[in-house]
Amino acid sequence: MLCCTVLFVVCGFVSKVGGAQSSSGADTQELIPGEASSCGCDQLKRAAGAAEVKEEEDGAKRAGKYSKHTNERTTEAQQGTQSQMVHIPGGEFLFGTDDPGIPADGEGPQRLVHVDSFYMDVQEVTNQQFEGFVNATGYRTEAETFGDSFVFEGSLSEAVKNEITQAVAAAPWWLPVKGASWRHPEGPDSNITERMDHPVLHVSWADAVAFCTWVNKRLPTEAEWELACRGGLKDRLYPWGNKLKPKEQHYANLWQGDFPTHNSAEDGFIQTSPVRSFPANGFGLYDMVGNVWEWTSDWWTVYHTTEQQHNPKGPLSGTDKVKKGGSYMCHKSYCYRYRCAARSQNTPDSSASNLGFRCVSQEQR
Ligand SMILES: [Ca+2]
Ligand SMILES: [Ca+2]
Repeated sequence: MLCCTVLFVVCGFVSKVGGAQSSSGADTQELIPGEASSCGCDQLKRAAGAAEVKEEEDGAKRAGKYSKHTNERTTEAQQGTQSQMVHIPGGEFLFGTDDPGIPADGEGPQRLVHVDSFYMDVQEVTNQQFEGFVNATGYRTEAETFGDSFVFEGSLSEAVKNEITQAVAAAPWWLPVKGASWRHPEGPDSNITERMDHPVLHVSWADAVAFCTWVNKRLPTEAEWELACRGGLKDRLYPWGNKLKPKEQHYANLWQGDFPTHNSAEDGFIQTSPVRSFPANGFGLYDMVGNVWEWTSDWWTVYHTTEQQHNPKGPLSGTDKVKKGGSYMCHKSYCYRYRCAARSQNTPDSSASNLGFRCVSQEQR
């Protein structure tokens, strides 16, 4: 196995039992094995336990700090970081599916829920927008504070790979890279100069909340995100319908070829693409599936009530947050999660080279 023979990884040194993890050493990262059919996207966890509680406090503190700043006045910098928004008409919609692609993810049962109207960013938050936020506030992301973040092995230079001694046991293509952050997506020897219109990467849930709060918005609930993804269509797989490539055209930045060894990039992109590179859905939203995963505000559970719900917000507490939409790394054989009903999760302090976000608000911003 690559992770053991080449990278000297301690495979399987962490076990996951009911959410409680144990680590084998002070310098080791929490690496959780997962099911073989997974892309491993949900396996990227920092040291658990007390850290999770701390991160929740930090998240709330960060949000409060930026909320206060926002409420004082809207600055030019804030306006410069705003995405165009579109109105998402509320009402009843079918949330989830009775024909789950990955049943273990809790995609079902399908349930009728009511969601109020809201506004949503038409695009994923870009590097340029996030830079505007950081320049104006001095914000430091959690990946920068921790000193590392998870990067897909195929994106790394040999120099960076040679320094890494760990991998995720069940998904050895994920490597914790020292110095990887939103400014340096593939580690210290990389930059975003040519990618300012690409989605920001390596942002934790709290980082996403901080940004959205600063622009006087918030993260979408999972229900809001999924309603928006469906673009006004009912019970379809993708934002544009049931066929992955209508008329042989690519409608999202996904993975073509053999995962994880060969990416043929038939859609034009090996890694992230500039936002809005593919057609918008019926609501005018771009990249709802593919490009990068998107954080939502909900805590993760695979158990859902079928009782009529109004603006469901998910469980009151948990250990992981829900992310939606899949990424440029998603391939049907490993990560059939580029569907509106698909979902996955990460601990709120996780960050990775395929995970970003967009914001919503009740009013037009
Ligand atoms: Ca692609
Ligand atoms: Ca996306």
